[in-house]
Amino acid sequence: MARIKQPYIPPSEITAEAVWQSRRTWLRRAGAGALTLGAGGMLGGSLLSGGAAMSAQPSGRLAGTPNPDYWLKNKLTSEEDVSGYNNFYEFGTGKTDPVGYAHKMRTRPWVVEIEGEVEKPRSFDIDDLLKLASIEERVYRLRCVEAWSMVIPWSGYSLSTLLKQVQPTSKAKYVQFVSATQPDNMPGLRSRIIDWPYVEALRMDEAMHPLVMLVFGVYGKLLPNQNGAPMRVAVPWKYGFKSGKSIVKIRLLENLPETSWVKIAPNEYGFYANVNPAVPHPRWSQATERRIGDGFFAPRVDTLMYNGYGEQVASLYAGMDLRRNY
Ligand SMILES: Nc1nc2c(c(=O)[nH]1)N[C@H]1C(S)=C(S)[C@@H](COP(=O)(O)O)O[C@H]1N2
Ligand SMILES: [Mo]
Repeated sequence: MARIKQPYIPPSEITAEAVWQSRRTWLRRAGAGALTLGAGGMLGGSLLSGGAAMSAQPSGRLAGTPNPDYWLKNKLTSEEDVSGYNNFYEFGTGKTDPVGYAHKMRTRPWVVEIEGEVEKPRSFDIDDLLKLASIEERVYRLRCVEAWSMVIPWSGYSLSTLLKQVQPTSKAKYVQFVSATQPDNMPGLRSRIIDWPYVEALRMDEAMHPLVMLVFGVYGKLLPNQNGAPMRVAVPWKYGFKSGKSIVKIRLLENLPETSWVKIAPNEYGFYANVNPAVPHPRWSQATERRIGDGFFAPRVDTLMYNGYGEQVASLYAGMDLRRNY
């Protein structure tokens, strides 16, 4: 039997997985569906119909037309894993903190402001954004810098559709995404690991690529809060941290903006953050990945350049040294 070279796995990851597995067992014992209900299903349904005064947590179906141009044949990661094993530091650094705490985030009313280098700066109500274009279902791979990955059916449409509405000026070179801060509802904000709000950004040509998706739903339903409700981005050829969640502001800028992870550790996280198996994170390899749900001891999968989206996006980086621009 061929020996599979195991890259170094950060100890924090092993702990996170163990905690996750035991929580999952506990949830099974507590009764099927507990996780989904806790994620907003029950709360949202009753609040919407009852018009209760508590914070609104809309939930429900979000039908999307499958788009075969953006579809992967890989086995989907289970809904339970997609919405139960998350990174969303506003709710804590543990993988189950988001599912545990994100139900408190208010997602209505929700306004997304677009400002900066645009001819038509304006604010969009989230419910208008949901109607701006037809909702597609696309299956994307999400590759976390921590060397695990998922295959996720997102619902939404290309970010470029929205950006065209506000008409970027010729000076617009970068697009920055600002995530929400709700101090009363986000226990993670008390920790100073990140200089809140969480900010991410793309170069303008990257942001206009049709693969960059504004996501409103997953698995045919509105996003659970822990996945970045009511709207997040998905940039499938980059490490997961580039895909900001629960976005309240989009800024078009002339100069390279600050981004949260580059600020925390510029030697570990670059602005581009293209998935690149040849460039290791300083503390571990990026050559392989673990598919969440396959079990911790299942064989690892080779990580693909640009997370497998090279045919679509490699031309964006022609002539760039991708070891320097990691
Ligand atoms: N606002 C915000 N967005 C964020 C993060 C975060 O901590 N805060 N984590 C990022 C990271 S590291 C990953 S891997 C993905 C995870 O998305 P998922 O939980 O929906 O799979 O969200 C990204 N977006
Ligand atoms: Mo990540």
